[in-house]
Amino acid sequence: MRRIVARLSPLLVIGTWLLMACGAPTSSTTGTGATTSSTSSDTTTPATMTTTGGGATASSATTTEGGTTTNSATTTGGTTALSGDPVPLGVAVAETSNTAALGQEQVIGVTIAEKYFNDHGGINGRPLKIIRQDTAGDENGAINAFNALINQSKVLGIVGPTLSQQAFAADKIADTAKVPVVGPSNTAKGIPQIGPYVARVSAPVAVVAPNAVKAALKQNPQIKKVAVLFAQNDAFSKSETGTFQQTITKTAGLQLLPVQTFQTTDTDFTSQATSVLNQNPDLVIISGLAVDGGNLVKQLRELGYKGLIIGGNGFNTPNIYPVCKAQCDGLLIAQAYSYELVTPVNTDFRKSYQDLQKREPGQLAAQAFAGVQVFVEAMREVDKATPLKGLSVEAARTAINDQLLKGKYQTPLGPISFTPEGEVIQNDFYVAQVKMNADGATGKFVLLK
Ligand code: 1QQ
Repeated sequence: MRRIVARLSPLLVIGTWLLMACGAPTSSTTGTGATTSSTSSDTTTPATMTTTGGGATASSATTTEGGTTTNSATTTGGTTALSGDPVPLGVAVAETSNTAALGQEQVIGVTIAEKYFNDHGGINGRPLKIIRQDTAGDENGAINAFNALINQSKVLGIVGPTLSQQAFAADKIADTAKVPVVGPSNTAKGIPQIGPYVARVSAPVAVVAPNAVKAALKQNPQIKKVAVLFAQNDAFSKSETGTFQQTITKTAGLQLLPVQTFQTTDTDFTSQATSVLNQNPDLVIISGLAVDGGNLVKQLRELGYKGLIIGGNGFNTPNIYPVCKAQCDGLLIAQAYSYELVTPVNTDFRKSYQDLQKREPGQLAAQAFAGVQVFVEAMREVDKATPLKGLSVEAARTAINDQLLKGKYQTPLGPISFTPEGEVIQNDFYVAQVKMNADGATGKFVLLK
């Protein structure tokens, strides 16, 4: 039963944002309605949020991590029995609001990771326990979620938030409290520079986005005029459009048409789509989030645009299908993950995802898995040197942060490591093209060769 609840809840949430995507014109996030949930427990505790407006205090120095339970693992018939107090890791992503179109993939990724690493011995015999806080889609939601995880749940690290826009607000709180944060999907310029406790497993726009332009030119070498649109109220979209515009003009030597803007809360893109069509572009590039971006694609196609469209990282979820439906077909989206990668960890991850979702995993789920993985491996190393249960929460957080930045990890994304500043080092990048099925409701991210 526990498992069924845990597995169904992502679907319920997707239903909620779908209703919002198709109905209400604006995001309904309030930033105050976060709830705590754990993927390994069937109890849902309403969070008592203390919003400190950014002034989180570090937790008491007398708290020790893990208590007094003995820490031993016994192996019977190939499975490891975990014992001792669970090791708490926070996950703060957008489980509600329009941003859940992105965050819900991350919930699936971390849920798979928790089971995978607990099936593989946990933290040297102790179970990993993921404690989730919904950030919804705005900055306040992320700040509240971070404060609750840091001060109430006493997590040893946080995977999150979903958006760079949220990271620029919330990561500072964790950094000040000396709690390591790993961004699972924050791709804007400047994220690792927020502070020494901030790293990311999500390769930046400057590395990923240009690959989509290359792929578009390969499919249509006649491209000359490019229309670019971006969500001006979103930090990632602003950062990504800068990379796209530079790639168009400097790298590819193409003509950049007058740039159009929109808001992530917009639902009517008639004026932008009409001006794009009047400019007669050979390629359209959109930097926005899944619901606004998906609606823009749909309206562009409905008004008659026939050329290639590149969607930025905000389109990187199968949850765009219900938004742009058949009109999602042909979208090009650069990727920092290939479900086709044949490695032991990706084969396991891919199978778990397929079993749960009946489709191939995408980048956001894989990056969320990798975010948990770097914490797990760092925790194991720290625990080997000095058992975590003997360390204060503060000492454990700092030791985990130091170790995390030093490690090398074989993740579903391929091998990754970090610069001393916390920027991810990753080798391989890809481009996918959306292929919609005849039903106009389901589809696939086909990786281009
Ligand atoms: C960012 C992003 C988002 C589109 C990821 C979900 O890349 O906000 O940085």
